[in-house]
Amino acid sequence: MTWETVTLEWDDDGAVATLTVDRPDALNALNVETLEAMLEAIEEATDGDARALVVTGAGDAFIAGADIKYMRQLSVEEAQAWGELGHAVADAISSFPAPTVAAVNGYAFGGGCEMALACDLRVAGESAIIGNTEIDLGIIPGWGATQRLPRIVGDETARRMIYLGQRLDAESAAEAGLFGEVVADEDLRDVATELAGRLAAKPAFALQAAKQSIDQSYEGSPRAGLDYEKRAFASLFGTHDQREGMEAFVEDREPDFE
Ligand code: DAK
Repeated sequence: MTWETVTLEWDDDGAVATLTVDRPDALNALNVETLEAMLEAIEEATDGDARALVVTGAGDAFIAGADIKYMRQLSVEEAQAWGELGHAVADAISSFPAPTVAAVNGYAFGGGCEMALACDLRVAGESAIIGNTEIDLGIIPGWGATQRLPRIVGDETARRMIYLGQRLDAESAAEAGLFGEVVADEDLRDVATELAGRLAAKPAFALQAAKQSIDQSYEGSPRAGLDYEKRAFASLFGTHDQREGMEAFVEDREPDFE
């Protein structure tokens, strides 16, 4: 499928899919059309069995937030539907069956920051600036940051970022734990794709089990999470990759994963 404001590209192996929000004239601000296209693109990446997904923005911005020009006149009921749509996209990224990497180039504000937070890992270009700036528009983050940001950067830092609408440069954000690495802008795409490629080469079922087990730690009680981990761990002993990974270790050779 093709969309006006989103592209989905695949690497040569068909393993890594890259979703690019492509609305550079508005610094990739998210409107209804773009959010709906993102949902379809994520579905296509899932159906295509992507083993890793990179999320990024075209031009000089990652995503400068939800589209303020669209949002400003919404009624409470319309805001409800708008919130649901953004949540559906953030949830689709967060529950993507394979690992996701945000390649944060330039501005990542408000809803843009929240799409990055929904990814498993975040790599930034050195000119990235990120923040949940909603407070200065008289609203709060509504696509997941009140839940996801504190667990990534800790409670105090998250409260400062959200209460003050702080805009952090790449290095400060990395120090806060928001970015796993900061690289030269011109290297960002390659670094993120290379990281996604390394993830794609890992045993897919085991990665999925690890992702879902970690996610469980945010869902319910610690006991339920530990029980989930136990079941996920055991289930991997029915897979080719478990046999192959362990045989390869014993035979002192490289594993050949499915
Ligand atoms: N929305 C709409 N248009 C935007 C935009 C945005 N978020 N950000 C930038 N643009 C547009 C600008 O209006 C401008 O368009 P033209 O005037 O050329 O038509 C174009 O992109 C270039 O922007 P600038 O001329 O402003 O470029 P600068 O380099 O001077 O400044 C900037 C770049 C990113 C610092 C500045 O544009 C800026 O501060 N933008 C706003 C950033 C922001 O506050 N983002 C957070 C938005 S609030 C909800 C759930 C979630 C949300 C809402 C509701 N519910 C549950 C209901 C989420 C809210 C948000 O994301």
